[in-house]
Amino acid sequence: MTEEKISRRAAMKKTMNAGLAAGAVASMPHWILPALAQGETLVPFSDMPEDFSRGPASPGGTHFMDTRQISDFYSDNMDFYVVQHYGQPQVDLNSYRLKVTGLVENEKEYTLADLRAMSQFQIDAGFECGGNRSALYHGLIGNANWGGVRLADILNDAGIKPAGEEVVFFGADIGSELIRETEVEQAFARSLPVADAMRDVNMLALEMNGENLPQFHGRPLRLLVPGYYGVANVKWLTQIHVQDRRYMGRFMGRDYVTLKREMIGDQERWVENSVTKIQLKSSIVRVTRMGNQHKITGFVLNDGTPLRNVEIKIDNGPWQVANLDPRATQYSWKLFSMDWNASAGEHTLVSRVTDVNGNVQLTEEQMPEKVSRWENYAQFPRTIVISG
Ligand SMILES: Nc1nc2c(c(=O)[nH]1)N[C@H]1C(S)=C(S)[C@@H](COP(=O)(O)O)O[C@H]1N2
Ligand SMILES: [Mo]
Repeated sequence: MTEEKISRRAAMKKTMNAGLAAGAVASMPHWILPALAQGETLVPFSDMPEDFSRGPASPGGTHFMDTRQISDFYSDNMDFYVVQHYGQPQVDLNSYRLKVTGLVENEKEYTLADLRAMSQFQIDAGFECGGNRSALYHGLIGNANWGGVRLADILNDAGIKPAGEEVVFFGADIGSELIRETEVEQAFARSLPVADAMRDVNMLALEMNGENLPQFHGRPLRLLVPGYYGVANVKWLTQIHVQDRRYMGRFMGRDYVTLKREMIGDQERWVENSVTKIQLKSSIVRVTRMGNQHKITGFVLNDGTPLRNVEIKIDNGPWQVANLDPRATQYSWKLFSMDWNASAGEHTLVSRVTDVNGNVQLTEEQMPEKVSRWENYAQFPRTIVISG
């Protein structure tokens, strides 16, 4: 690692550990670091089992965060959620090549050294799995600082031919799919129309929070499409292919497809859409207590549209504007908090976010009728018991 990277990593660790004595940090597994200030305690939600925590990510499996523990802007690499559908392939770093093929002027192959030698940039981005949901207390989520190469640089290097319409991203992981009674081997893949692929925030990420991309998160290279649900961010990326028509694989055309009833012009219709841009969403995840003062914390995710505000409603009280964490950037998650003079007894807490275009996060009852399990962005009321 370069000096710059090491100091960046050190600075992040410092933020993560702020408020804890050095000894306490060393003796505690990092995934349960409570990051509580002196005298501060975590107040349990009454809608959530106390033993909800699952420990850190472990090889091969999925991992969700215990969202009560969200207190840092950057998620620890071992606590950022993990999801994949065909296992976690081991990619040999020496023989690794990223191939760029199809409707391009020059088909290309890059080694990892080639990619590292190109101009690098960094971006903060948070995302969730399209299947994130209240039963998991929205734990399929994370926020990190990513480092890597601009996707547009790679595409410009190869030169997309005029007939190129769609850019397909293939992972090294392969699964067996039954399609019309035929068993076929398919790699995990997602695609973007050329115009979307050329957005200058899209990254081929080599680093996560200042470290080489961890195995769970797509070592050595993944696509990062800021503002999109996790499924867009192809891990273990090995091939980029330009073609003249839409790509329809399982994860574009059959799975991660939302079926909902909505107005299409003046007609109500059932429509299916691929899971792409993150819907406007907020959720309360944490309540802490210091003396008699309580503090409510939550997160916002969306597609990068600027926000107007986040509000919190306690019981049947008025909506009150919460404070947004100033570290938020366009595509990061946005943490918010509000001090609360809580009275003893059971309370219901709910948040809602509004963007600059006036879109307001809907209640569960206001959500469009939806039969698929993807894109769960309704307001999420929480219950908590405050002791006297
Ligand atoms: N190669 C590959 N990339 C993948 C997947 C996969 O199964 N294979 N799963 C996707 C899904 S559904 C999600 S939610 C995110 C999760 O990324 P993370 O594990 O780094 O949080 O990876 C995406 N990228
Ligand atoms: Mo996902």
